[in-house]
Amino acid sequence: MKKNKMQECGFYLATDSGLSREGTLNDVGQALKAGCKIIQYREKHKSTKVMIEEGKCLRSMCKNRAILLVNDRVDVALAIDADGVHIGQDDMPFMMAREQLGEGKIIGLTVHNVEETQSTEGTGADYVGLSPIFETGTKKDAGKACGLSMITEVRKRTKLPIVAIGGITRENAGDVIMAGANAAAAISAVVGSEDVHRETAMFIEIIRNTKNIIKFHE
Ligand code: TZP
Ligand code: MG
Repeated sequence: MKKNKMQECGFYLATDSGLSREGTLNDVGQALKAGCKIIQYREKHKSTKVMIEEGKCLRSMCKNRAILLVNDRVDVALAIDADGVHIGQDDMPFMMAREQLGEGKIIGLTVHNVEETQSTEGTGADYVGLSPIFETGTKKDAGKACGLSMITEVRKRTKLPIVAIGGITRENAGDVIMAGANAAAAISAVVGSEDVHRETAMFIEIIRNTKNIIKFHE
C-alpha cells in the first residue's frame, strides 16, 4: 500500500491485545473485512519475538488491502516489512527512524499542540497523530485532553494529514472530522467492543458520511 493512500483513510484502527476479547489477529481480520484501510499494530505486552511472528501474519493479512503501521518499534516494522511506523515524541528520533526505514515508508508522529506540529513540518513526516482529543483510559500517560478546538487550530497551521486519537467513539467521530481531522483513530471503542466488525463498519460509515457533508458544503 502506497504512501499517497494515507489521505483516503478515514478510520484508523490501533490494536491493543490487553483490551481485545479474541486477540489482535482476529480483531484485525474483522476490521479488514469491514473495510478498514489502515491498521496500527500497537502491542505493549508481548516479546519482540512474538511481535515479529504476529506482525508477519498481519503483514500478509493487510497486503493489498490496508496500510500496516507498527507503533513505536522501528525494528519490528523493518523485520515484518510494514508500511511504516508511528512514533511518539519520546521514541526514536524522527531522522533516525527515516534513515533506518528509507523514504518509501510512512512515518507518523504524535503531537499534542500547534508548536509540536510546527516542528514536525518540514521533517518529512507523513502525518501527525494529534492526541489525546478526549480523555482516555487506554493510554495512562496520554496527558490532558486537547479537545476539538485543538484539531481546528492544528488544521489551520499544517497541510500534513491529521489523525486524531484519544477517547474517540462513534458518538464523537463525526465532530472530530468536522473539526478538521483527516482520520479518526480508535482503540477501546473497537477492540474492547463485543463486535469488532460491526463497530469498524459503523465508524467507517459515520466518517464517510461526515466527509460527504463537508464536500457538499465546499
Ligand atoms: N495515543 C494517544 S491517546 C491513545 C494513544 C495510543 C489511546 C487511544 O485509545 P482510545 O481507547 O481510543 O481512547
Ligand atoms: Mg509511542
